[in-house]
Amino acid sequence: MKKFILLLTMLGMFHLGKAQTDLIISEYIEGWSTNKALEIYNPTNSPINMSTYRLTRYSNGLETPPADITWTVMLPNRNLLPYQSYVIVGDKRDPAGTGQEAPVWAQLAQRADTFACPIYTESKTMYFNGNDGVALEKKSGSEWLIVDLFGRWGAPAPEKAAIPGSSNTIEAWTDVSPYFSGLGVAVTADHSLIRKSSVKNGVTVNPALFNPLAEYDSLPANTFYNLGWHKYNGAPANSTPIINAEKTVFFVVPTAENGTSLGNISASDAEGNSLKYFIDYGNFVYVDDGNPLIPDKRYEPFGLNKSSGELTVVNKLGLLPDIKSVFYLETRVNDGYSQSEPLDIMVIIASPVTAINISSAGGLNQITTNQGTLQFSAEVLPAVTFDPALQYRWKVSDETIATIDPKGLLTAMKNGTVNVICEALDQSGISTSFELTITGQTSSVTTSKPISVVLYPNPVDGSVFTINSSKEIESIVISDLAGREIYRMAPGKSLTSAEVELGSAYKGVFIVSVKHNDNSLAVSKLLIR
Ligand SMILES: [Ca+2]
Ligand SMILES: [Ca+2]
Ligand SMILES: [Ca+2]
Ligand SMILES: [Ca+2]
Repeated sequence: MKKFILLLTMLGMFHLGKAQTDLIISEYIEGWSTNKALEIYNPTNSPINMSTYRLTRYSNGLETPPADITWTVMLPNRNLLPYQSYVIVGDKRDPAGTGQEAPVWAQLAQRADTFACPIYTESKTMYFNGNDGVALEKKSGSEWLIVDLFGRWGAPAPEKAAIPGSSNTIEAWTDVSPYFSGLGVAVTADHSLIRKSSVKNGVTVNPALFNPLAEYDSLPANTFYNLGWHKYNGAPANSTPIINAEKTVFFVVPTAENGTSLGNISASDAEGNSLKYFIDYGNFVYVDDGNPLIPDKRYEPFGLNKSSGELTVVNKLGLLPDIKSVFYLETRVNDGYSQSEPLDIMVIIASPVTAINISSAGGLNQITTNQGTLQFSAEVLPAVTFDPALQYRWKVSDETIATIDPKGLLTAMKNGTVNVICEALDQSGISTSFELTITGQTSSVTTSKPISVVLYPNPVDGSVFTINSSKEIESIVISDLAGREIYRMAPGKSLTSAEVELGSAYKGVFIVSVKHNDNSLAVSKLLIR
């Protein structure tokens, strides 16, 4: 008996250890409108030429092999490198197209390695809508072998099932066995299906039942950020791209033309993998044309160059001043391999700053109190309808004499004269200076002693990190690069160390300002990824 179990175990191990020999389907995108895409992934350690492969659709899960040629599309004569992916997007690109010819969304189009099946009667492959089987097939002699299969073929076809969050129904495979009978909710139609990272080999045999969630994660419709890379457990260790650009706020004038450059996001990769830059969402606006019968027109004003990371205006209609002044965009850098790094950026539409006027609380131009503070404020011209503090940053000419926080609160450190500078963040080059005299500082021993504040870990994966200081902490303030405060804490007792937990929504570079009981201030940068 023991021997028998052992034998079964060994057989099991043998099966699990089966080498990855072929390409797999790593993503199935069935979004709104014509948003359709497939991603192919190479889980092997050798390049694979794709010229002997094709994609076949088994309509409504009913058609059976051999497939009619009009339901197939060939993959290109191109090597797919180990652990890299290849993205095929349905070829709908006419901006004036409507209905079945409506263009795919810009944020999907930018992720395409190729577009396929522009004409329905010639190839119907990329017209799947969530109840169709899609096969990756490979030519062997005169035959086509199934290398991987999403869904299944042969009756019964999937029935109508509920769509999560909607009162409509849709024909699709669902999350409840037997997955096609309309029980449960649809998980293949109007969803993005991402192959689980544990899957090593394709499905080569038509399954009796197709449980989509066995090998795929089902994400909401129009989730595109997994396209262009694939997380696979069998891939060699690899590090996430590092975003170098600390600039996360970009400015553009309302009169900008299509093609106007706003600046670059830059990143690097430890393995030297080539990087791709994408805007994920938020880069569109809806414009009401006044006709309640016609849906608001959707504009995507900004584009990100896939190879260079340059942010440009691609549709100036989205810059109309009555639409919005501040855009929050999520961008992402992929190494095409198995990692992806998100970055939230802000684009501000504003006329160039013409002047900044600085004033101090009470009109004071001196501090005479030991370790005294003075609040500064700025008036920016021309006036804007959004928070004007997004347009400037504070600094001082000598940080040994005084420090200033992102909100303009200055703290005296030692006697002397210091310039308080407020500078515009846009391309105007405007900067204004205010001279402040500091006297009465006695704690020269304290101020000359370097403050040591360590954030650990930094960069931080997740949202929890620790602040260790060489002095007792009075308060901790965390701001984003636009100066917006996202966190404030005063321990209320004598601590030199504090654990901070931010919400998981915060990603990117943040400024951590630690104020101590002796009024000294230490400012550090924190990267949350
Ligand atoms: Ca269908
Ligand atoms: Ca759909
Ligand atoms: Ca993917
Ligand atoms: Ca990498």
